[in-house]
Formats: sequence, structure tokens, C-alpha cells
Amino acid sequence: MGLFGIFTREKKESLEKGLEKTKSSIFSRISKAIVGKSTVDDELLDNLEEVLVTSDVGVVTTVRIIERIQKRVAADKYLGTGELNRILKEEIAALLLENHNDESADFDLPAGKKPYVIMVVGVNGVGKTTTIGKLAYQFKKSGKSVLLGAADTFRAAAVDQLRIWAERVDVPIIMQPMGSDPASVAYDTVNSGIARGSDVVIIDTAGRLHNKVNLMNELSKIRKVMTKLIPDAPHEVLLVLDASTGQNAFEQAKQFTAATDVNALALTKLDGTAKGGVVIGISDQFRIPVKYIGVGEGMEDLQVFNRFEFVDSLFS
Ligand SMILES: Nc1nc2c(ncn2[C@@H]2O[C@H](COP(=O)(O)OP(=O)(O)OP(=O)(O)O)[C@@H](O)[C@H]2O)c(=O)[nH]1
Ligand SMILES: [Mg+2]
Repeated sequence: MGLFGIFTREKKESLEKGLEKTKSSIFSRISKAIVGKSTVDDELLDNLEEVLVTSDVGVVTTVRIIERIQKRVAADKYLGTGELNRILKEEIAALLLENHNDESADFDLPAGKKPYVIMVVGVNGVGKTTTIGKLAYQFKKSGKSVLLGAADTFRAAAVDQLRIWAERVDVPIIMQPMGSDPASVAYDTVNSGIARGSDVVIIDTAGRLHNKVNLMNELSKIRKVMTKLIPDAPHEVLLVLDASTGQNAFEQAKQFTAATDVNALALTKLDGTAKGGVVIGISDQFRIPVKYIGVGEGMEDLQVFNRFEFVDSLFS
């Protein structure tokens, strides 16, 4: 399968729409930077650096990108500004693909893990429950049986929100009353997933607790209880980050990955923000792959992240 093999027109259109704000912000600033210039010179590179940093790409990744472009300028002193977008696209894509070839093609599940257990974590309001609803929809659409577990028992509304998604998508859900032990809900859900022969079990967790230590302890407890049923569960700990918070999303990624064994990232709310550059920085700087991106509030508005498609859509 080629790079464009699964990049359907629908996916591309929805990605471009989702990235509209980031794109127009980056474009207008690049346009300003190249006014009156015909070639890429040092001054232009300085301005470009500023554009990338203020687009939340992050300093470390921006420096890497600029260095790559400097090399191209050194090789071709008369590099025209008209080619800048193409070169940015090529160099950023090359940078992001450098250390990764682990992308999953679509909403698929690894073989031999049934049920495949996904535990979804992240601070409050980032889009955990919504992402679970969208994932349930996609897995169901691809013929998988899905079971949800409402282990965010901290707020009454949290269980309700997940139940509404379960109804919308028409998948079963395991719930207990508000205030119940989240680990017990997780245990029940995995147990029921085994009994039903579910393909995938997705567990929602609380984003807000009395304090951070409590939150991390609770997440550990939820994980531990599941291993009693399936020794290598949860197979996926998906950290959800709100892209519209820019550098704050970076910070949360640092803190969570230090405290728990996160092995996948989802970046949400790209449609509402000009800070979409944060996906480039996070994808470059964290070993943990960005697996999904949220580009809207609807059921269909979750995509499997593909670095090439992302950069292609941003700079074309
Ligand atoms: N525009 C947009 N909104 C989103 C996206 N993902 C989630 N949201 C919205 O963000 C808000 C919070 O989403 P939730 O799924 O409730 O977040 P949560 O992490 O479960 O929050 P807590 O349960 O409070 O911890 C909701 O209004 C969602 O509709 C997205 O990709 N785009
Ligand atoms: Mg929630």
C-alpha cells in the first residue's frame, strides 16, 4: 500500500477542514514573511522560525526544521520563496517519518488480543469521553464488537455522557452508580468483555480528582485490577490531549508519560484552534505515537493520525 493508499477523499477533506484555522494562520504569517523576497535568506529563516514557534510547533522541533531548511538553502542558494511551502512540507514530513514507521493504517486491532483493552486517560475536559464514543463508532463500523466501561464515577454526569454515546453508537456499556470504585467498574467491564467475546473494551476514566497524586494512584489501581483477568491488559493506555491548549498539551504529555505507562496519544479539538502545530512538535518529540486526532464533535470526526497526510494537508 502506498502512502496515499488509505488517504481517501473524505478523510482528506475532513482533515483539511479540521486544520483550516491552523493553516490560515500559518499561511498568512508565512506570506507576510516572504513579502518582497524572491529567495530564502537568513532573515526569512528567522521569520519562519518565529512563525513555527508561535504556531505551537515548539522550540526544539522548530530548530530541527529550520536546520533542515538551512541545509537545503546551502545546497541551493537561489532557492525561491515560491518553493518554500513545498520545502517545508518535504522537510517536516521527512523529520516526522525519520524515527517512526509504526503507523497503523486504519481503525484496526492487533490480532491475538481479544478483548483488546483500551484505557483512556487525560485531564478533565480534554475530550476523553467524546474520543471513546468516536472510537466505538469506528470499531463498530469496521465490524468489531465493542464494550464500554464507565470508570469515571467521580461525577454523575460523566457516566451519563458515556451512556449517551453508547446509545448513539449502539454498543453495550457497563456502569455502576456515581461514587463506585472505578477499579471495580473496570474489572466488571473486562470480565463482561471476556464473557461476551467482545473484540474491544474501552474504559473511560476520571480526569479530575482531589489532586494529581490521587489521580495517578487511581489509574494504577484500575490498571492493576484488570491484569487479574488479562495479564497484559490494558493493551493500550491512550492519553487524550486537547490540541487547542498548545504548549499546555505538551506539559500534560510530559507529566502523564512520566507517571503512567501511556503508549498512545490522541490530540483533540484541532478544528477549533490555530495551534495545530502542536501535533508536529508532539509527534516529533515523544516516542509514544500520536495515534488519533479529533477534528470535530461528531461521531465521524476522529482520524487515525498519519504524519504524511497531516503535513501534506497543512502545507498544500
Ligand atoms: N470541536 C471539537 N470539540 C471536541 C472534540 N473532542 C471533544 N470535544 C468537545 O470537548 C468537550 C469535552 O469533551 P469530553 O469528551 O466531555 O471530555 P472529557 O475528557 O471526557 O472530560 P471530563 O469527563 O470532564 O474529564 C465536549 O464539549 C466535546 O464535544 C474535537 O475533536 N473537536
Ligand atoms: Mg468524560
